[in-house]
Amino acid sequence: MCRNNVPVKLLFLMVSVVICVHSCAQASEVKAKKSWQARRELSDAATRRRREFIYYEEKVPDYTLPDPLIMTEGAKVTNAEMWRKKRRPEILELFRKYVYGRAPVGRPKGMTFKVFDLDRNALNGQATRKQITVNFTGKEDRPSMDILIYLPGAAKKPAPIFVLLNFGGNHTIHPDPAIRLSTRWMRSGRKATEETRGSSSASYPVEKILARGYGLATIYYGDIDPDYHDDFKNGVHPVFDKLVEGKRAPDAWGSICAWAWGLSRAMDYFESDEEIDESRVVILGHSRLGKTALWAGARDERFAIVISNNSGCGGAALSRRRFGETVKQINTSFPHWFCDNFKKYNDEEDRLPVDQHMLIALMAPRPVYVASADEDLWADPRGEFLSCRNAEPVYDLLGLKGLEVEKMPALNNPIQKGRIGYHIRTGGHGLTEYDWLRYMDFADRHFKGNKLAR
Ligand code: GTR
Repeated sequence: MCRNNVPVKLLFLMVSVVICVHSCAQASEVKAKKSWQARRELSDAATRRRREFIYYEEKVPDYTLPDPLIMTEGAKVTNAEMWRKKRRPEILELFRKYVYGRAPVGRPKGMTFKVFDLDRNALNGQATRKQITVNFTGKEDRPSMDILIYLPGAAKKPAPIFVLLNFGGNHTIHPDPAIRLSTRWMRSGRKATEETRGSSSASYPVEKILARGYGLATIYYGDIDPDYHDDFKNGVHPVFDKLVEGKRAPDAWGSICAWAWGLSRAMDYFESDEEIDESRVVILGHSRLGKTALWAGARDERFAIVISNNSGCGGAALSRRRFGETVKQINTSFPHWFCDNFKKYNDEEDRLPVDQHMLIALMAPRPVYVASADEDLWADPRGEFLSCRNAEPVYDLLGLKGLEVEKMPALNNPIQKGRIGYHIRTGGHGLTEYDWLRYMDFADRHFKGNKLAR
């Protein structure tokens, strides 16, 4: 006990000073973490390169988004059952019909899996490596894809995995000499060579993923459908297409839908592999393959978490904003990505029966994560954020936490409060280690007790 109260007062004063200094510091930190805005000099530079596109927020036209919770005929969606049974299928069908197209088959009857490589001592004992050929029809001369899988070596129980398509062949994701070198079509126009082994490894931090207890599965997207317009003569299209009077239907699947369909076939394999936990498969994709991951996650609810990395137009970004890449531009540069009906919305975004926030909403109740990059104005970071914001009412209706923030966060300030995650990081268009670490944090958060926390 203090006999005189001078030291008590002094102590009180000191504590008050400390609290004050602390909260002032916090306040200035909050101030320093300003909500993201496109940097003027980047907008100026982008405009100089491509004058016809919008790179300034003030030039974004006024628009009204379709309400994910109002049926096309006008009825309000008032409960979870109505969402599940009526509105979700309706939105999915609108995306099939007007945006990505319709896959003519699900799991083909004759499909086979052949494990052609199994090494339990891969990457210096850190991993089990498997390579599997998925032959879509079971006929030798028909298209097939190779899945490369690394599982954490120490895993005693089925491992959760991340699955993503890659741009350059499985052999580009890691220098491991045992990965089969792709002999297929390459974007470069040349056949793959030994020199390209591991050339994209910066985007696939395999060892770090394994160390966090996750496996990684990847497939070369060109195995499923080479990424150029040849009127759908190669890849899986001609094998499964159902022509009407010799013609493809206006809602026949484009390449994005074919790639997404291939990911579902990979999921069929995961279900058959006892070392993989098929209830904890996270699907991820970058750029055009981010658009693909979103469509794959929407059409196939077996994917537990869906992640879009810099997916932009036709992915997470709102089309109606016309910021950066537009519907017309994407349909012109890549006429094979979407279905033919999507071309009707060139310069007519406001007539689209959907916008991309509704694609995000199709993931509900599952967790979904969208990531943007500061310099990636072509992909419209704010439009990607706003898709998340506008998908939130569906999570609310289901009684789940969504994004839980109103404004775009500051750079490098990931939002992972609820089932919709978002970040915008420093730098340009790309899949980086920073992104991966955030995605693993997000997955950790939602995979509690070995299953998706409900
Ligand atoms: C760009 C395209 C984007 C994005 C990107 C990519 O040329 O305009 O929509 O998908 O390619 O996939 O790398």
